[in-house]
Amino acid sequence: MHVNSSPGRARNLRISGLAVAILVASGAVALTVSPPFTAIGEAATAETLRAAAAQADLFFGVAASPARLSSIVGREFGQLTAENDMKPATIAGPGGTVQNTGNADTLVNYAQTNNMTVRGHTMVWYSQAGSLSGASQSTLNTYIQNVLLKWGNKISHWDVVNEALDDNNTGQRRNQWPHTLDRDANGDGDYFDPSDTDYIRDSFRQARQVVEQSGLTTKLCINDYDIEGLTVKGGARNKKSDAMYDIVKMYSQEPYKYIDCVGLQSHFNDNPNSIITDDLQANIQRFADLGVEVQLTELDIDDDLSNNDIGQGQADNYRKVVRACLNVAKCTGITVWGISDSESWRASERGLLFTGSNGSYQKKAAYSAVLDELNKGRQTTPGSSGPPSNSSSPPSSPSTSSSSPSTSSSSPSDPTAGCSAGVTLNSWNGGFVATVRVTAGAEPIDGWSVSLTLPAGATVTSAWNANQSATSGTVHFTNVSYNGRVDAGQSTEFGFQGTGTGTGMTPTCTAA
Ligand code: 9MR
Repeated sequence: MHVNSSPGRARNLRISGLAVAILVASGAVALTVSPPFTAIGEAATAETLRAAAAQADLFFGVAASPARLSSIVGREFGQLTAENDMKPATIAGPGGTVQNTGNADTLVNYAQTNNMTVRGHTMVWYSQAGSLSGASQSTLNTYIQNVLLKWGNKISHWDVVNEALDDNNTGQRRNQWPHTLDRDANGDGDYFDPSDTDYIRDSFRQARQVVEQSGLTTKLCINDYDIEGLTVKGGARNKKSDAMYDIVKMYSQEPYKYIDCVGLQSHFNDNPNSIITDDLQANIQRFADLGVEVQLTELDIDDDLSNNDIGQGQADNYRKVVRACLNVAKCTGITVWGISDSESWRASERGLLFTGSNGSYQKKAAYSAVLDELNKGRQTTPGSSGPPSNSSSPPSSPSTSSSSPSTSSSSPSDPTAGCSAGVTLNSWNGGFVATVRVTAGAEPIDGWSVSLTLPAGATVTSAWNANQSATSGTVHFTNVSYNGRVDAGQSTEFGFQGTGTGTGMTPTCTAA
């Protein structure tokens, strides 16, 4: 194990008590220095959370409302999450419009002035949904587009989907809206098949498309609580975390590549599913190994976990959690859910880093522990893969095969001009999903265009992993930025959903 020195890390070279004597003898010049140079290899100890975190190459942030924006925020924190002011309950208007953004704008402006990044929280959530509650996917898509474009790159990370998974370690999704949009077309118990309707996939697809088409750098995240450990109290498997792992695995990899980051909320308390387990780091690592960023997005630690001790006991718990993140290179940030105990959503749990109120705050032992741990920096080998030995193997990925109600496939067209395409169809009464596989010929290709003619009466309602020229008749699909390159003999897939019947389509592929 070695200590990783990060790019942002300042290196001091201190020269103290320097005495130099230059001796000239026999035409030679010798340089004697006494006492010797003292090189300090480690970074100077930072005195704020944001500075210490930046030296370790991660952000340390806070959730706030405009009323909490005293000077401590810009001084101690490098990132800001709107605790409530970007939730649909506050800013969603009729039909997916965005309104009433005064408080959110205040937060974004404060962050810009103080050189902080912002997490958008949150777009699609069963709770605090306001006028979005009960909305169709199409209205959700409108909202997703509007809200992404409202702040653009001023928001570094957006929680596109929040708290999709059920409580009580069932590993199931919730069942109220927006889950009522979900449809398990083939009844196999998941929503991952191309013929299934999955609001998580569809919401991320929309967000990804907006980000791509508008050239945004905003990262798209999924966020939840009680998914921090591989296990829960007593050592049973954390099924909620496994379910999240399956979702992130599915939608962060080919052919989707929609999800950039996962937020482990980290509201640690004495609920058996919410305790701090020893496998926290291993769980962070298994998500990181999927290639996504991991952030601890809403950290607070109930004093119950330290027998009502907000001194050393709570400080030790904070140390543990911060260390678990620091030890995983792709754990890129930690956000605490408020500044001070008394102003927290759970004041009675005394779970934060400060006491006091109204801008007059006192540091707790937990503050010093976090600062000290951040100052120790990361202890990880960049690019290390594979969870530490105490982790269990991840669950197998769910099946992606498409099956009933009916599947048909045409054979790839002739591999002229460098690529060929074949279509697989999942049809039901009145609609279909087409999955089109593009295969490069004997040479790699750097872009592709697939043309096909829809049967009379058929209409494309949405497409993913491709740009689409029309909704009926002859439609041209071209690659998006991340799937144009296909190596010789290799394939990539895109898809689209349509109304009507999709039988008899013959795609032709042209390499760019
Ligand atoms: O801290 C937020 C509190 O002020 C609100 O009343 C509450 C309403 O649901 O939401 C709190 O924030 C939640 C966050 O948006 C999602 N994860 C759990 C947070 C704490 O409940």
